[in-house]
Amino acid sequence: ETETLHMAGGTHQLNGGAMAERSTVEDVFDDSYREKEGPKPPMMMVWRNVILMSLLHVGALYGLILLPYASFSTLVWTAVCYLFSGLGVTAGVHRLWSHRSYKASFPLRVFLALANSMAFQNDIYDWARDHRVHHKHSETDADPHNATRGFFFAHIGWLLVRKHPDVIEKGKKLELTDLKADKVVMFQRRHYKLSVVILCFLVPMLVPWYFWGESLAVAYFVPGLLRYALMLNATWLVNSAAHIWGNRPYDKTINPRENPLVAFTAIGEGFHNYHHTFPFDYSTSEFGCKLNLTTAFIDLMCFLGLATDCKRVSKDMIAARIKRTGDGNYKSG
Ligand code: ST9
Ligand code: ZN
Ligand code: ZN
Repeated sequence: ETETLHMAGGTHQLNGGAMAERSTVEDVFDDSYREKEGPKPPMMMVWRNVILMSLLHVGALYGLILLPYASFSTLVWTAVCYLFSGLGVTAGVHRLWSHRSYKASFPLRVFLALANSMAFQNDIYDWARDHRVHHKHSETDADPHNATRGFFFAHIGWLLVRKHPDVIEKGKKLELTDLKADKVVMFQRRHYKLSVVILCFLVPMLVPWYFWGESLAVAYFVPGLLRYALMLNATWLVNSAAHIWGNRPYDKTINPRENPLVAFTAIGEGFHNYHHTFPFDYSTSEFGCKLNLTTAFIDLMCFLGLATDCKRVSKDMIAARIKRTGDGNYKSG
């Protein structure tokens, strides 16, 4: 019944064509799934990931120590790398490829795929598959970063153990033909490792060294490792903090919450109660560009003619939803 309301409301804003196109995107919660009875399968540690993630965070701490030795240009460059790699996740694999909440031209998709390799968060195909199954089976065994298993598991723990079998079982049932048909997505997948070495590690390090004579050590640890670790943690906070702390003005029956702090560090992705309620909205928030650099970026792309068909939820539909399922903490704007 909720779904019919979704669709009926959606047509205020979304024409039939846009809705039909998105109808194959499986990011809507499926309440028919039941977790299997009996004891949970044992957790199996992946020690390689534990070691690599520890080394990364130690390296990032060293980057923090080196921060006072970095030139101003290097600090600006670090921010640029954070922003670019962030957009590759938010505007790229999240809003475009996981949710199909707008359309991007070929050159924009190439830019977003490059930015996405700079973010090194698994390739677009795997990320979008995990993310669709996260929305479809949120807070269950079939959710890759199931937040009911606690902050640590939702934040980073899920990357350090084998996946619950239900994640893989349900993930294999997802409709992913749109991703398979996207040549940019498949090209990035084929050349993923090389693209990460170049864009996540070499480019951030070599640009400051070559163009303004930064030391290789500072260039490796600050725009390289520190920036990468900060960007990962900002992303993971959406899964951990924004599934635990904040208000639920749109739907009090689900875990995801409105968390402005997370929205700030994740360049717009912390309005998570709204986002799980209306996953097709290109802004992932009711309030446009507010605390939402990603929306500003997509709007700019539309202005330049590189993006089109941004999907939005109508004010009426939002108001009806707040009234029906909100927790009473709604603040407009
Ligand atoms: C990283 C990702 O950090 C972060 C994602 C966060 C998502 C956030 C969402 C929030 C909203 C957006 C906010 C953005 C904010 C951005 C802010 C920016 C400023 N369905 O994987 P395997 C298959 S990555 C179907 O090995 P294991 C798979 O194809 C960080 N099938 O599972 C394979 O099949 P086959 C860097 C699936 O062994 C088989 O299963 N990367 C699915 O359990 C085995 O796959 C890392 O740290 C699925 N969903 O291992 C590496 N999943 O055999 C992380 C899998 O046929 N990954 N399959 O090929 C790993 O090492 C492993 O995946 C593992 C699990 C150890 C975690
Ligand atoms: Zn999402
Ligand atoms: Zn979520």
